Amino acid sequence: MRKHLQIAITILATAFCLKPAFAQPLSVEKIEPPNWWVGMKNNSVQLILYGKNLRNIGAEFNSPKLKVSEVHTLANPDYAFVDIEISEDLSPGTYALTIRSDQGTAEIEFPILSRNTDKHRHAGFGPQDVVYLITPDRFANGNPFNDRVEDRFNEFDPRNPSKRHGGDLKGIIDRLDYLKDLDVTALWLNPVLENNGKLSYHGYQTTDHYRIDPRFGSNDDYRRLVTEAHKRGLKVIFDHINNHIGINHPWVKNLPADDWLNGSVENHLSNKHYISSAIDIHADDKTREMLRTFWFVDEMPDLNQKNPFLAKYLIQNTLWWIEFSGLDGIREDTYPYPDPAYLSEWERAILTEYPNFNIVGEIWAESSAFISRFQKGTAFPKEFETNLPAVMDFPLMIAYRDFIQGKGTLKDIYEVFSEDFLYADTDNLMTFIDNHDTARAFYIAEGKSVRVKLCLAILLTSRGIPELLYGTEIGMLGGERHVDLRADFPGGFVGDKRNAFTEAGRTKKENEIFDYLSELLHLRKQHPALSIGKMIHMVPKDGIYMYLKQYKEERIIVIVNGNERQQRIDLSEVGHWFNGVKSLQNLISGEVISCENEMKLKLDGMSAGIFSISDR
Ligand SMILES: [Ca+2]
Ligand SMILES: [Ca+2]
Repeated sequence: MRKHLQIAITILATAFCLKPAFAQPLSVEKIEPPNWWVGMKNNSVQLILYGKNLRNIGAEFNSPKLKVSEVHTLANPDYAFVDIEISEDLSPGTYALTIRSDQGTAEIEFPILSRNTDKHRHAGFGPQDVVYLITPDRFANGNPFNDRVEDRFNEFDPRNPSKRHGGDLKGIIDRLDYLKDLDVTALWLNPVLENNGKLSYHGYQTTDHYRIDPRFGSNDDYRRLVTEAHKRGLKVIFDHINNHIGINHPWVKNLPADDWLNGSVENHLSNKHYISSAIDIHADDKTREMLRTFWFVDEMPDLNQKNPFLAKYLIQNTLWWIEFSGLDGIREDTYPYPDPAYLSEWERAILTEYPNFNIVGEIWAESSAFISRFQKGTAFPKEFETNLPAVMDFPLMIAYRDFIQGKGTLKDIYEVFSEDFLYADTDNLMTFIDNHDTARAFYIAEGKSVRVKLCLAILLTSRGIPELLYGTEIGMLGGERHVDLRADFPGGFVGDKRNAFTEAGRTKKENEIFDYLSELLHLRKQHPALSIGKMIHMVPKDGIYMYLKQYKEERIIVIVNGNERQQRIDLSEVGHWFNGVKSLQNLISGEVISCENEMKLKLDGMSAGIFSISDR
């Protein structure tokens, strides 16, 4: 009897203790996406609700044209997922979503907006463009008042190369005219979403997928950047990360689902860079799984895109930024590392909604064959279909850098081009000598800037979509480490002693490089043969590399002298390129060279000549 009484008391006590938890009312603190639009092809949207006690809920909008088709609740009652259907004839406006359960009711506003139909939006990018890559924290500080934000990761310290230096979107907006005059045509900004984390000035540790980092500005500032860029004929490329988030993302402390991440904070794979296994037909499945699930660093939890709710979240989030801002293209980080089936679906969703859009994937590998396998339309047998239109040409980057450092010759550059048969679309290769992850071209040149200039000439006149890292136009050196190569642009920051955005503020040497690169960029803009023309090249001989670029009636010969000394170039083997024309016009100097009597011309050592086959 006493024993029974004891048990009854225990049960009562337990019930009493649990009561507050059961009594906790239902609440919704946040909803994502924060809005959607009428008239999107993707009009079935899944809302994620953040709140408390979201068990056994029902959901309903105050319009029959906004239907809730399904409600999903998972084990964690702090989240729920509501599938909605947006009718095409719904009037734009703010609608109320009511969430109900036995524990209460919550009402949330959900704006449905009309779409911006400006024809300049979502234009994509391609070989007609030149991409200018900016690390936003390091380019220009347009608003010193946002340098410090009140959180525990302030980290503003311009004197420390690893900390934040105050660069922001306003700084970039203020330099758009400079960039337009330089004749670059697209801006790729390293990630701009909120990064509340240690040493996260680079932006690769997202902590809020729907918020521009306040140190860079607001969401409206980002949209303004895109609009102002478009006004000047410049496109904007968003640096996007499907693979991972930052350790301080609120999800990490309170996972929406047990399988939201690959592994956990306490127990995850590290250092499994088995990149070749992504497409190796002999690879063990386990190796491939490790490649896709390991964490790059402990501060970057790896996302499990196989979770269908997370997959939908990421796809909608990308569509949201494109629609919200009007941006034109995406550079996808660490492409071989997320789930490939998911990536394919992510690309399909983007390109269905925005057919002119372009996406370039970072597949950092040394082999063209390997990289080509990831491009949409590859002829190689494959287990999965990627829908990735563009890839980055790392093998060409390596050949340029080897040449600059005297470890390679022009023949090595030629050989990369000669393997282009591997690619489904050679126009859709992003080409570059350096980027935000590699020591700058002028740094590795160790004073031999003529070699960099020669490579810049090839970069801007051969095939592909050239990318230039900010500061290349002034021969910026930076340093070996990431934090040093991403140096501040002189003149972009409070207290800078000079302003290298202006001719007067540049040194003599900087102006010389600036003038040279500007000239190349102007030529590329004026002569479509240089950008989108078909390329025909000759096997390099005696350190001379020649290629023809042809578009419609325009024919341009690029001749590159990779010798230290001036050479007399024999053009007899390419006489058929002249089509009976007896002269060449040097497009840089304007000089007309007669080939009437002999098919020869002189070219300075370590230089490139760009000649129009003219009738004059
Ligand atoms: Ca600032
Ligand atoms: Ca991964």
